[in-house]
Amino acid sequence: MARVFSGIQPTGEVHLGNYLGAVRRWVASQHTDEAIHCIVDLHAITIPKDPAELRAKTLEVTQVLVAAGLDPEVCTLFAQSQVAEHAELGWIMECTAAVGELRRMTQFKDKSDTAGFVSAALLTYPALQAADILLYDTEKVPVGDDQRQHIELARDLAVRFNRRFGDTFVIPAHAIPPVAARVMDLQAPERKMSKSLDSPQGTVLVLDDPKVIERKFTRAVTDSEAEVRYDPEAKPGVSNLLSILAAATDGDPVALAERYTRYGPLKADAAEAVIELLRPLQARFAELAADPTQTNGILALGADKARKTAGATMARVRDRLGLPAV
Ligand code: AQP
Repeated sequence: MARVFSGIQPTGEVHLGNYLGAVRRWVASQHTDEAIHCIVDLHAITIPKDPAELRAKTLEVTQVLVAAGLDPEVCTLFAQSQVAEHAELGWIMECTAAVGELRRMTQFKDKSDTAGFVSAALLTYPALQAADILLYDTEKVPVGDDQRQHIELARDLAVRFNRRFGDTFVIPAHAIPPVAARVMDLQAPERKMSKSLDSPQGTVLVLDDPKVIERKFTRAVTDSEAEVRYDPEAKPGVSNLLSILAAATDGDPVALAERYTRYGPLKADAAEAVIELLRPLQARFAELAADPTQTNGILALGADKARKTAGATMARVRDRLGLPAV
């Protein structure tokens, strides 16, 4: 049984990339691993957010995770800001990280190019992400491919801290799925599907109506050839459709390509597979969304469980650093 930790931001709407790259795997592993999952609201505020919207999104994302199959009695599910040790260890990780290595994070480069206001936290949040992971003696971090660089930073910081102060942290490893590790935008298949990019037609939301999902796939950008081939470099649009179909049907994108000679049927099958995959989640979400009090209760229960492990780690860290016990 491995200790597994992973998080999701309460920004925008949960999309197919989140689901295939991360959430679906969290659900699958909760019965075999010790799973801790977190709505990372402190990460979300690195870019200014409207408070009412943040509050509503935190509830909505929690409901989506539970609707997807995360069982709050089995795993630990909470909001990052409810466990103060995240911010505390985040500071210590900032003291462990070098400015140069934070500047090399590609997500910082991408976001600081487009953000109107570049907060200091936009640079330092990978140190907070390292803290999120290290706080729970995490062994495996199931994430999409976009998080690979951040998990490697978390490992580097853990190793550095252990060398300076003695064995303190478990060194985590990322677990990236073999298929659909990076689901691409249907309208701009050279960039990943993302909550924060303004691409409504290219982003398939897990709560989209089936008709909307069908339309988004029908209009997906492909290329001017007429050959179905899995080749992400040369044919990003078609390869993305094959990856999505493969992930949704537990198939293989290369083998699936051989079944198609035209783009239309591939788009139709990908849409249908996604609609079927999301159907149970959508039905369950409707029930959960009707009862926000229940969702707040789920988060409170998870935060209580999380605090126990987080508190023990922080006591160890304080002792190593020569900080007084609290
Ligand atoms: N396109 C994707 N394909 C596969 N996995 C993905 N993930 C995100 N996008 C894809 C994985 O989903 C988990 C939650 O990530 P997130 O909350 O950071 O989602 P996001 O869509 O990336 O959100 P934002 O607001 O647009 O964030 P930025 O701009 O920071 O990426 C993670 O495991 C992630 O790998």
